[in-house]
Amino acid sequence: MTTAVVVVDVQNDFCEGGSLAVAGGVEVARGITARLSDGGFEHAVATRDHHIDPGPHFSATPDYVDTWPQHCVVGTSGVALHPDLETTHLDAVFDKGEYAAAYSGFEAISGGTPLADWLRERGVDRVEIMGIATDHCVRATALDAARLGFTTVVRLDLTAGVARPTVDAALQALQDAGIELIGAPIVRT
Ligand code: VGL
Repeated sequence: MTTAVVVVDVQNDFCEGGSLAVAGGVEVARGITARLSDGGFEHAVATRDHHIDPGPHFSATPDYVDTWPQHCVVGTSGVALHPDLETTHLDAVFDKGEYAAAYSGFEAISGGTPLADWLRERGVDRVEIMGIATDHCVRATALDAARLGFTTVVRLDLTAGVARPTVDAALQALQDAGIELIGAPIVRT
């Protein structure tokens, strides 16, 4: 098989100190850096939330399920990949969500190329997914990967989740989709 590591949204705003910090984000960034240096994959890519005006995805009174404080706004430091994520192994970075919510990395593009096309052009048939947040963008990215026909593994031990109920629902959905799950996510809230 040809494997790509897909690093989901390990950005400043989703890590400690960010505007939508997920507890354990920095730990995830460091763990993924170690994973990337271990090798055992043909390609590695990252996705970023990349908002300009995503409409009702942002709210002054967020519910932290469907609406959120402002985060990952283009032109701010919050949109950048966290400095503890070592980027030398990354082949490309895919951006999503300019004008609407986009939880799945398969909605993201890099230099005009959607993620699925980029992977298929390189013969990738297996993806190993990790990042932030377990219950939102990791979940959506993994479900899309499986639906699109990629053999899909989620490194839960290299994810952090927003909240227990939505993490539990995500684990069930991933399992129901036949996705291989490794380890347990960080959930501290
Ligand atoms: C995410 C909440 C809002 C994520 C993105 O990357 O999981 N979560 N926007």
